Amino acid sequence: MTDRPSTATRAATATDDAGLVDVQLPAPGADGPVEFVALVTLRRPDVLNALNFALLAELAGALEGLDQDPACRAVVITGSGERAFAAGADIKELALQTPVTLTSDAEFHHWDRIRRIRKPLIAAVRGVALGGGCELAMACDMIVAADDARFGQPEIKLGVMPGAGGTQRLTRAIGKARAMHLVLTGRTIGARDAEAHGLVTRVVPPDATLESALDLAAEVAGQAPLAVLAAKEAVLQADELALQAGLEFERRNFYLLFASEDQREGMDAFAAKRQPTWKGR
Ligand code: CO8
Repeated sequence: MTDRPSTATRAATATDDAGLVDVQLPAPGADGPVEFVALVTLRRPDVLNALNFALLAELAGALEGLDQDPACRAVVITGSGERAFAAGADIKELALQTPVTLTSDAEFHHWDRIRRIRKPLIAAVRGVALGGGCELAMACDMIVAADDARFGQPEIKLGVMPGAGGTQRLTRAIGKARAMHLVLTGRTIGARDAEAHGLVTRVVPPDATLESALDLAAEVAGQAPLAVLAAKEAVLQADELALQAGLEFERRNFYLLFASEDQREGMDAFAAKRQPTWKGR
């Protein structure tokens, strides 16, 4: 059992009905609310959840709010409907942009806000995750995909190229040869190939996608909260640092956790053959 903080005592699911992004905390699972897990749903089903700037701003704000909320320990992001996680940036909006508007309006900084979220993010992908949609899934820490999901960076077919991490994260995830193939041809890959190549954590039948992502999030949310934050931070540094610097970063986070009550609790509980009760401090 976990120790539920007082701020988490909201009885019902909190849903913002007005916006382009739904936030539900706790997430509604098949067997009731999923403790400490938030569900964030992209809500533009008529355009396959295409990511316009307003949606991205709302999404970044929602994730920042959850990052600060002790009642949330893991987040699942999904798309509304069954056809798409997100079919990319909103092409109609993107078509109007110039280098000047893109620079002066700074709409892409929402991607940096999403990158700075410290809590674990899990993408639940049904249907397509293309262009900015694939980039958003890859900005998450794990991807649970329906077996009919498709991933790709088709920007080349629009006369442009990925602009929100596609060339970098896809290359790191599946390697240069495969990433180059997808980015230069605009082809897509299916969930099974994406799993085999290391892009996807788990592939499940379409109807089980959200529940499986919520289960995975609940499993993560059931771990010691500070250790989860420190471990996520360290794993992400593997993309940033040379090995020696990464090992030193890891060791510092490891040492720091020995200042937490949860470290003592975890090891005491092991010795006493009981379940630990995490306090997140
Ligand atoms: N933007 C705007 N509208 C879209 C998008 C999109 N990316 N994708 C689909 N839609 C709309 C369609 O226009 C259509 O609307 P309407 O009914 O009004 O005509 C509706 O969604 C349904 O789409 P389709 O009729 O095309 O559905 P199909 O099942 O025939 O095809 C596809 C599905 C294959 C997914 C097809 O819709 C498609 O190819 N979509 C575009 C995919 C794409 O090229 N994505 C990359 C966009 S560029 C990009 O992401 C750059 C990222 C840069 C950083 C991010 C910044 C935010």
